[in-house]
Amino acid sequence: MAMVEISVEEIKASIELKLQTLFGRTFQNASKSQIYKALATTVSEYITKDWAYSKERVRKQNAKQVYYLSMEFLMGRFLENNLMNLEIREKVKKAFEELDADFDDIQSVEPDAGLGNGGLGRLAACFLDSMATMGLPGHGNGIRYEYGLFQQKIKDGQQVEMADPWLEYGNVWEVSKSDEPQLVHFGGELEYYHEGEQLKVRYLNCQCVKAIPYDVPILGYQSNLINTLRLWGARSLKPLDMGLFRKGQYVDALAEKELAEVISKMLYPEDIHEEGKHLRLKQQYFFVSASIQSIIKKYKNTGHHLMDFHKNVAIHINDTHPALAIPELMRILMDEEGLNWKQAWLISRKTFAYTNHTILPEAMETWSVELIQSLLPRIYDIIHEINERFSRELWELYPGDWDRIERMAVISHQRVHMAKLAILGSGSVNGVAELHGEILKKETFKDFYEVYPEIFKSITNGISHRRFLLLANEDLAREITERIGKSWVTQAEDLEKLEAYAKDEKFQKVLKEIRREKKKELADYILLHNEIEVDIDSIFDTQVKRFHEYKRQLMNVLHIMHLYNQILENPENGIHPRTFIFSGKAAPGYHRAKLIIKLIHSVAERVNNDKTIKGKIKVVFIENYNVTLAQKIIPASDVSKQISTAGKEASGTGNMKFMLNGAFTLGTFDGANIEMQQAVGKENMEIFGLREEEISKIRQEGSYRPDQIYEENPALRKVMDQLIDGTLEPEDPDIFREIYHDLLERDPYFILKDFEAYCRANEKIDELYQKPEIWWEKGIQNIAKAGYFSSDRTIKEYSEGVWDLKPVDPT
Ligand code: 26W
Repeated sequence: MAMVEISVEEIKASIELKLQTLFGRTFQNASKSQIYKALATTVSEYITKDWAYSKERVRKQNAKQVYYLSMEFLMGRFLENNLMNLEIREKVKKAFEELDADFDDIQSVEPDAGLGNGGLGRLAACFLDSMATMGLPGHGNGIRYEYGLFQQKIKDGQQVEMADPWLEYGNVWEVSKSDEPQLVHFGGELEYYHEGEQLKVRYLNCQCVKAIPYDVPILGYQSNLINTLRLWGARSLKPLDMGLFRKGQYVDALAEKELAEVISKMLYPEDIHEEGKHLRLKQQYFFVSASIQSIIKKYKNTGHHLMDFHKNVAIHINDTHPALAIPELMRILMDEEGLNWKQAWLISRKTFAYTNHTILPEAMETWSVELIQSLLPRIYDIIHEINERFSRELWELYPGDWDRIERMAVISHQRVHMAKLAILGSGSVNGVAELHGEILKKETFKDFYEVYPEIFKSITNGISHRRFLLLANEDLAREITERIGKSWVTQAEDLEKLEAYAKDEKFQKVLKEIRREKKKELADYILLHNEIEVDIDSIFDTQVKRFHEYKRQLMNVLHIMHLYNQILENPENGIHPRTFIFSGKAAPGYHRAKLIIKLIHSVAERVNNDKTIKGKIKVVFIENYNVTLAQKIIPASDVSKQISTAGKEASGTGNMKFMLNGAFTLGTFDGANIEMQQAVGKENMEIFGLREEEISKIRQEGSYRPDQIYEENPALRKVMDQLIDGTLEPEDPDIFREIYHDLLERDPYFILKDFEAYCRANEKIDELYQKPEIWWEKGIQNIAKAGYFSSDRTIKEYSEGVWDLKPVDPT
């Protein structure tokens, strides 16, 4: 649906009418939330009509479709994004002006759809945006968690987790289809029997849960195609047991119902540590089984032969979490559709593609044989068979090489290795940046790469440049369009035309003024929420992302302590004032990450209240990082910190969002930072620290001695000692002792080793910032070269190189 033909008058009239019919209110006596709903319902009705035509068009054209299976979709708010895509934001704003109401106030009623932890979930959301915009029929499939990622509160400098009941007041954007459920089976026993030649299987005594689809329309920018995000909710199959009810055993009756419905209650907040929880496995199979069943059903309705399935359908596995889709498709093709193993396996391998998002060993999913066997007996048998057949193949290839066969086995040491299952069952395996793809080939999946070199790829991540520039930084977007035209909105590479304005004083000034305005807005937010006053003429130096040791927020804070020491020693020190901004959540069970959050607060407390440094540096932790906050913080940032230990950050996508808004990146040679630097040039981005090869070498040699660095660097020694000498928390001087010891004895993320280089890189930033004509030129260069990092480009690569997908004809 391209631009919607609706006038300001019509918008006003529709809101008034909806308020009357939905709530029995007039605009004057309606609550904000009612006004939000009236507006959102107006918009959603426009969308829903075209949604039906869209589906029809795809069906008629017999277009191949992709289903993106993901445990996470970090969508953020829908209203603003939909208004942008329909190009009616201005009109709606006007309508609210005329109604004498604050539109921002109304928008802020909408809770974020925070159905994800971090990068992986947000990437899925950006992909949906790009597919719809590019006219590619691609749909998301996930779980309708009743509770999204926890809300973070800070109490006494510590993270406290609160529930996120985002659906409490309903969700205007979803359409529930309770009359189209799928049934998902757990547990029970199997009974194999023969029907003629064919081996069949019966399930006895299993538990059955209903999966209800909740469909959300996904709009693209000026696009005729509306795709679907299908989120599955779990519902008990049984109606309340009235027998128990009558006997007064209400609680038992309810408990049984609850047990089934708990599956889609909440998102696991662990984004790195794989925990092997029973309920998480249930979640995985639940949504994967429902998705595959409904995909097959829809496919069969087209009347095509099942052997052509892969020609019409591609299924993407976002990390290993949905990898049970592979044995599930095998199960249905064989047990229900009567195909033999060879046929089913061939189709699977041509249908599935798998993306890996991390090489951290602790994040590699494995499940105990016992658990899978008891919860999913038939699925286990299929995985077992996949493993048997693969082991025989390997035996042919590497006779006698037991070590290798064991290393590559899907089932070993009584555990099922999901990444291996995903690789074997897919026709494509990819990493999310050049370096990451190389590491997968050379290290993580080396054995598999040797057997199936042709399936391994690197596809560098991207971001929705529409959400993160056109929407999040409207004024900048307008100024860009004024200079280079509007094509960049759908052809992000056209941002390159801005290069001609890099030295243009007027455009530099514009960028500077818009940044200042954004900083002012953020400063107001900080004042309101943190009661900290920050100087908008200081450098806003930002690190926002999940808290993890490999991301090295700790190095950032150690450097702040060092800078503070320097200012105390030399108050006339000529540094430019800087505001260090942090935001991000730690997994509730990740003690060390939470302690680092506490450390940031302790340092902030100390630094912000020291009058002697005259506000030269400030430290701010903004609580409850989410998509909406990202849209606020990123356009207000001068410096983007992307400082992970080289080799650890698969790609990063936050880095790209900052670049797109013209921030200057200070980062390591890691993930997509490397490609960002190639795009923008060495002089426009500050790279520091050890390279991945160097780290690999040091690790192999076992030669790293962090204590020596501590001895040799007095400034660093001072900072380290301050962790334990009561400088920070006089009441509890031992609180950070474990950090001190870990750094001194192990320093697994090479913080001490990179510390000095990091300090120098920060000094460089300081110098650069003090030369405005150079600084803003670099800012413009960054925007100009950010086009490559649009998810439109990423999706183009997937559709051409992996899914074999073509845009549908819009007419
Ligand atoms: C509990 C199991 C688990 C393990 C890993 C849950 C979630 C994960 C994710 C893979 C973590 C994640 O979000 N990875 C990030 O994916 C982004 C998108 O590709 C990359 O840009 C980030 O570098 C990567 O850390």
